[in-house]
Amino acid sequence: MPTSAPEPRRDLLTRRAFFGTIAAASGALVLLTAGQSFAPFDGFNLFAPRRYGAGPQSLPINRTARKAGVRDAALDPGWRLEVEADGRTAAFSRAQLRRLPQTEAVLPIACVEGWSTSAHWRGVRLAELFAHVGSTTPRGIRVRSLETHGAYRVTTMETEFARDPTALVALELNGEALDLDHGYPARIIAPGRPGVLQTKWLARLEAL
Ligand SMILES: Nc1nc2c(c(=O)[nH]1)N[C@H]1C(S)=C(S)[C@@H](COP(=O)(O)O)O[C@H]1N2
Ligand SMILES: [Mo]
Repeated sequence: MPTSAPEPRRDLLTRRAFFGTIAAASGALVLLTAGQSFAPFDGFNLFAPRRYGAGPQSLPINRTARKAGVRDAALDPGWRLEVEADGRTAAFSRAQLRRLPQTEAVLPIACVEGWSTSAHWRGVRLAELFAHVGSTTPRGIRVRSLETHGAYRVTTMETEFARDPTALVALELNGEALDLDHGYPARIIAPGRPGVLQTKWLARLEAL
């Protein structure tokens, strides 16, 4: 089990609010409305084709691109992944990332909301990417997503993850291009990390 970084209190409060709602009211309509409003229960949302364990590419989604407010930025053909190390910054288009050596890994997403699903990922090793930009292996990485607000916008990855040969900037999931809701154009996937730190919709990586 992951040992670091508990999910923020916001999730706890949301969960209480949700159970409060179903305790206070009975009837499917209320339950469906709650499913629409509270991100942690997307898996139970009967309106959407992403029932528990059966989101696009057979993986649940904790938060969609639309809810995160990143749809336009993620689909922008001008998107670049910025990578900063040793005072230099390089920018990679998705096509350029695909031309770098690709690594495959089978790694789970383990969400504290109570699900864990293993998936087949393919993308560029973090170590490989930083080797293209800087001269030293990063001691850690600051990971920025395209989100302009929210708890998962910026996270930090310690050196052991940064060096792991299966720590990837993932471009593919289960043999297809990443679905928008799973983090297209690129996301982090690394072993031994809570789901909350598997950052989707990458914008920038900074060596620490
Ligand atoms: N940028 C960003 N990354 C994120 C999140 C998010 O809300 N925003 N949610 C995290 C959480 S809590 C989990 S469990 C995983 C879920 O990944 P999935 O939606 O592809 O299954 O993404 C993580 N990465
Ligand atoms: Mo999560």
